[in-house]
Amino acid sequence: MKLLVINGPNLNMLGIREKNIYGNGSYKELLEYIEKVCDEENIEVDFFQSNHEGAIVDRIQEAYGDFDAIVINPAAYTHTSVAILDALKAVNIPCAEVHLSDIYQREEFRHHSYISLAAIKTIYGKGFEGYKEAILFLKNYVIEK
Ligand code: CA2
Repeated sequence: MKLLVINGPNLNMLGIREKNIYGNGSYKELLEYIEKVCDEENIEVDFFQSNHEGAIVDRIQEAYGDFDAIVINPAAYTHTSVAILDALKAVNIPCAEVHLSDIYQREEFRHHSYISLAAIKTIYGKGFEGYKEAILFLKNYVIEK
């Protein structure tokens, strides 16, 4: 199985500020954590992080025909981006949405996710482990399909 992990704006700053919300781990540590999970599960993984909405749309489009599944933390674009939603729908690659924090316990503007309309699973409030849960869910989904 070939998995693409996409992280949106500012997630490259993990571990530097707002540790009370997003935890102590750095972005590099997040990637190492995901790589370990994928190694154990025999999954080939690629990573993409961008602060730019269009770049994320481009990467999703490029994934068409090349990846079996996508894990995405769209960060702030979760709450604003119809373009990312449409790209996910266009490629129709099974997708799981992950948020490190519990978006439903935070400001009201974070309660709505456009991306949930394309995701087959949304995981929030579990920190790095949310990515593992998403990966295992997608692996099982792809195998069953
Ligand atoms: O909980 C999540 O994973 C979020 O997707 C993170 C986004 C936020 O806009 C979403 O509502 C929920 C923000 C990521 C910003 O990451 C930072 C890292 C270090 C310092 C400040 C922000």
